[in-house]
Amino acid sequence: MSNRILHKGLKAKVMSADAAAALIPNGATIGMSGFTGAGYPKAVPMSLAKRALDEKLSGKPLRFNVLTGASTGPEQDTMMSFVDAQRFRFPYQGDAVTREKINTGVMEYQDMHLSHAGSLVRHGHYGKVHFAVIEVTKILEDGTAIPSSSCGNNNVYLECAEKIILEVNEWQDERLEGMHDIISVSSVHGERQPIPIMTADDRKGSKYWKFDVSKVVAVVETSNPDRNAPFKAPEEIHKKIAGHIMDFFQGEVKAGRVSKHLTPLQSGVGNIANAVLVGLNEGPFEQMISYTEVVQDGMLDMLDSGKLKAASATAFSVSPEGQVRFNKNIDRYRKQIILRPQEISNNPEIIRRLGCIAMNGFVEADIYGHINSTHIAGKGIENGIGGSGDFARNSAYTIFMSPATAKDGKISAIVPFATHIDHTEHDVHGVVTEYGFADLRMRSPKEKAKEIIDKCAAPEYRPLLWDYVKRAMKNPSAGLQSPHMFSEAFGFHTNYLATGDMRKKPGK
Ligand code: 0RQ
Repeated sequence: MSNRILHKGLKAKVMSADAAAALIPNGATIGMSGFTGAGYPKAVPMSLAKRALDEKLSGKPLRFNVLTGASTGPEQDTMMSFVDAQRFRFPYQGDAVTREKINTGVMEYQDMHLSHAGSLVRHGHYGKVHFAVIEVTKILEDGTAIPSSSCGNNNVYLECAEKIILEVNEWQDERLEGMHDIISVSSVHGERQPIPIMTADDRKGSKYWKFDVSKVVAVVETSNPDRNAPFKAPEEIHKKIAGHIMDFFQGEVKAGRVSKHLTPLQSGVGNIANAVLVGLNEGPFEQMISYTEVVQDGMLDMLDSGKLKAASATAFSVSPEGQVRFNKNIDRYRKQIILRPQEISNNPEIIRRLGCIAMNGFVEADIYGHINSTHIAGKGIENGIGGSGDFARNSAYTIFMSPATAKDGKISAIVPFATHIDHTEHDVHGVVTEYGFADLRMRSPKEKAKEIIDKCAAPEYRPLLWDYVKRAMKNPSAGLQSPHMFSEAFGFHTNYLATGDMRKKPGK
């Protein structure tokens, strides 16, 4: 037995993952740890999936409501979705099998702002949380635990669940101890105190998870890696997007609106976000700090070079090489990186007060600046809103970025009307593609349309977008604030569905 379980009573609760999973009844609501492939439970979900498959083969469905922090990993999302063991999933996912089950109607998915998710659960909006299944690094003698590579909603599930199952993962480095700052906000509406985070690198909470030891019904030992996905080297298109963002901020420094340290950075996940971090690492800005959700390889580079003083997040999202580098330098990173519960890392009040810079990807942006981050052609979900809304609504600078086209140019990311709107024009200060940066500040919707079409749309789509806007502006029923012709507003999408190319009308 591992020496990672120092509490005697909890040591007596060690059992196999199958035995622990057998304690969870059909239909239970389970709060699981996990955020962007880090710190999710790796053994109990696999056992639940095996059990669900056995039951399915004998004609008895076994299905659960699964609440997490954000996306998890193959042992949880892929396996449980594959055997239809997830009836309901919340608040974010990024898994191909789960996406397919959601978009084919097999599974119910509620997409939710990541800062809101925990609070909604606390206040009972999701009913009883029957089980919390939480990965930890180590259980200490006093019955507290060292968190692992993500915090997510773990505090909420540990507090609210009727029963707790802990997975103690030996793969997680014990030297993570001290990297976390756990603050749990009061559950009573109207009685919450201000959260005392004054700067992005403040530490005001506990280093450990605290929970009622008597609720723990099982402890499972594991030794499995996180889902560490490799990053691609930035492509030309990503570098161009990053370059436009660098130019924009150099202009802001020159205009005296922000210092060369910028304001706390939030950066989404993915290759564009990583390219922006590479750009920031090579650019003229100094002594930056981040207040964000995930620490990715680009942030480790910036911490290594000294461009970034500190990074506050709720999880890691590093490549396998990034993980090796992290473990090698963990004693230094422990002073520079702070992992917080997502209610704190994504807290709107703190984001607003710190004046963050939010940089996130989009699926489509419309000519008036509304952003679709989640839905392909307004129907199937890609991943989810994640923390993009928490940061977009509240940051000092809110920028959305994407290549101008998808699917070999057959889809324009700039469309007349977004088919699903996650962020309204009021939240969006800048839209950027490889063609340029549309600065939407101090512009009416009609002025935004000119900026977005001329700066961001792919050249072959600009005449089509202008044709739509000009005709809408002359159309007496279209209105002159945000002119739209309902019969044509989704013309790009209907073209794509009919011909496989947004530029081609059916029959032409
Ligand atoms: O499809 O995989 O089949 O090739 O969508 O697109 O270009 O690889 O971009 O990985 O950066 O993801 C918005 C989804 C961008 C992401 C989104 C197709 C495209 C490809 C992926 P393929 P790319 P990225 C922090 C903040 C919401 C959450 C968020 C996201 C696939 O950034 O999930 O911001 N954001 N969280 O071909 C049809 C279009 C398309 C399209 C792209 N207009 N129509 N298909 N694709 N645009 C993280 C957390 O909160 C945890």
